[in-house]
Amino acid sequence: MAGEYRFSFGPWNIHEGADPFGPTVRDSVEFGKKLKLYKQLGFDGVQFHDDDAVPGMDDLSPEQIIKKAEQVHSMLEGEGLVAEFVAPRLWEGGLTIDGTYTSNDPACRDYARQRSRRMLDITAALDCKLVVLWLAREGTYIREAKDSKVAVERIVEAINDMLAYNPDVKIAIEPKPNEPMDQAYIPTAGHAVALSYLTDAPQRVGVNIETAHVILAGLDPSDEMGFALAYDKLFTVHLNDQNGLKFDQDKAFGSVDLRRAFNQVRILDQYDYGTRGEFVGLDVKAMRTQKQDVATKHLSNSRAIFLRLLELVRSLDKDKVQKLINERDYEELDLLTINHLMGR
Ligand code: GLO
Ligand code: MG
Repeated sequence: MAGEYRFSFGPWNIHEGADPFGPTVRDSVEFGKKLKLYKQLGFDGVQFHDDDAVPGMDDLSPEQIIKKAEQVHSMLEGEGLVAEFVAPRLWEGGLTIDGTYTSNDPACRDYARQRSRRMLDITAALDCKLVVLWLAREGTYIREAKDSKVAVERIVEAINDMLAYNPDVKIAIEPKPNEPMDQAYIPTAGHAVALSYLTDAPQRVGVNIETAHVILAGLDPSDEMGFALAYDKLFTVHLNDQNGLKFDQDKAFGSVDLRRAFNQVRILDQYDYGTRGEFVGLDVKAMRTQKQDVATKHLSNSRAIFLRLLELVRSLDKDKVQKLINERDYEELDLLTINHLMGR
């Protein structure tokens, strides 16, 4: 049964360990070598930033970009992998300092629009049908800097442009409440779902729920997934874990709160997540202390924890649960759940 889920991660999830306070502690692993690790680690899907596929794309012509992306597509085929999604990496360039789609500067907004079109060319060349938008810099450090109504309108305009430019893709907004911004404009699934109805093709706009981001918003990840599922808008997930309200940690799935992880697997499995091609996506970071040769364990461990929790989800005594719900005996249901997680 457990084999029915397909897993994905992004090349950035194998990284050199730099943090804001210290330099790299591991060597870079070349892209081709990373691709070879996917199957070994039990993964079938690759999540891409546009420039993971085509590094230096801002200096290349549209034709050169497509050609490079086609080469990457051949590499994927050679490894038996598929591209799960492509995301425009809009938060690093000199023209996106004050935001991209919501920048106050029309020249910067135009750059974001052109870059997004190139991202969609890459998506097509990789034979991929999903785009993820983590709206990293669409927010403010101080309230007075931007107009929040105009900002939402500009995000909608940018999404409409993408929907028209590549009619084959769906777009999953990845909400996050803060970091790098003080306040982001699309902080939760509710915001993303509501925004989808302002676009020209609401059925093509949904969400990517990331565990850590939801926790940073003070909400429960499985509830955010349930909300998106109710609108048929859970296009993908970024599973990981997070220890309280601090910087975005991207810890291994289930490593902080097993019960919270169990409930995410439970809602996904209950509503047949994955049966329409959705991947179980991870967005996890290795600890900085991890040595080079064991710096992929966070990926295989997260996958293993998901599959173990899946067994627990499926072996939970559903009749007992229903009986306790009917009796409104939630203390007993609490104990039943905890005992089940403890293997009793
Ligand atoms: C950062 C996000 C980031 C995105 C990725 C895909 O907080 O989680 O990792 O998921 O860039 O857009
Ligand atoms: Mg993410």
